Amino acid sequence: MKKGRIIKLTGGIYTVCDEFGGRKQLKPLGIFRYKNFKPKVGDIVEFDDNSILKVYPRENDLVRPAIANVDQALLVTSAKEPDFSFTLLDRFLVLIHQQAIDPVIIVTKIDLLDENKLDELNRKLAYYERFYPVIRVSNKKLFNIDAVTQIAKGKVNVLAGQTGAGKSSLLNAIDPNLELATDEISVALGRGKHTTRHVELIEFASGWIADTPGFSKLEFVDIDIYTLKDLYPDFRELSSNCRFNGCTHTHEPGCAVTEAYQGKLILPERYENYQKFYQEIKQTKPKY
Ligand SMILES: Nc1nc2c(ncn2[C@@H]2O[C@H](COP(=O)(O)OP(=O)(O)OP(=O)(O)O)[C@@H](O)[C@H]2O)c(=O)[nH]1
Ligand SMILES: [Mg+2]
Ligand SMILES: [Zn+2]
Repeated sequence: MKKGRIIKLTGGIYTVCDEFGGRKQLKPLGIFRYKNFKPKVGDIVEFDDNSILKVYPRENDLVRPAIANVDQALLVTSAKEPDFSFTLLDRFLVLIHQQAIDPVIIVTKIDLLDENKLDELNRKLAYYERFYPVIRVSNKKLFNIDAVTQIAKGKVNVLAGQTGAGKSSLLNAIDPNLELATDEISVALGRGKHTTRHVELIEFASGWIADTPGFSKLEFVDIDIYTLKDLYPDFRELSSNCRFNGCTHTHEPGCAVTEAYQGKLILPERYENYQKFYQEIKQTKPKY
């Protein structure tokens, strides 16, 4: 029996990489389906010549993209085409914090912004830089790609982001030998075309990095209105000064977060998105 990591899943076939770098194509034992359990990319498994026999408990488990056991999420958001969205970025950050994974914010396509627009974006990103690493790149001009390599090396990374944001292009910029497929974004839809179709971990700088299919929508799962606030490191820092324990920072008197927002100490978009997410979660009927 051997131990390894699932690095790819296509058409029900799993590619597993063993401890010596050998690859094998396998199917899971029928028992998994019987138990309604689906192994996924990133899983650490035991296997024999034909089958995956056992899946080790997951350290973390992302639904979108579908991957387990990652050290770090590289959140890829384009500066333009598709337009930069703070709502999407904040949504992402919430979902990544929910799994206790470290996020890195990567802003692609900065070559498409003129100087004024870039200044404006940078001023807002400066807020995030107090809490997260933020790397601005151009995959086209090969600008700042080294910074991504540096932060990703030796870790298990996942690229996550909207379709067309430039995830596969970023990997191609890091290693041109990969020749991953990329495609123009659709003018009609203003977004990508779902060019990447499966999750795949690629060996890289004594670590791994996963290319993943992009999405056009991201939903909250298993987050309630009382835990949402805990997924904001910036709010957590302030909340010891809220009058009430368990303050949700939405309507309570003496809320230090609301005061910080009013005093422009929190990026307005960030707090307003939080209010939106809070209402969205509140209005979602619990699923039983
Ligand atoms: N100008 C510019 N274009 C870029 C940059 N990065 C990616 N693109 C273009 O954006 C388009 C989409 O890039 P992809 O790498 O396919 O995007 P993706 O995130 O992998 O998309 P999915 O696989 O659908 O999730 C392609 O036409 C790329 O050439 C960049 O830094 N600058
Ligand atoms: Mg892609
Ligand atoms: Zn509060």
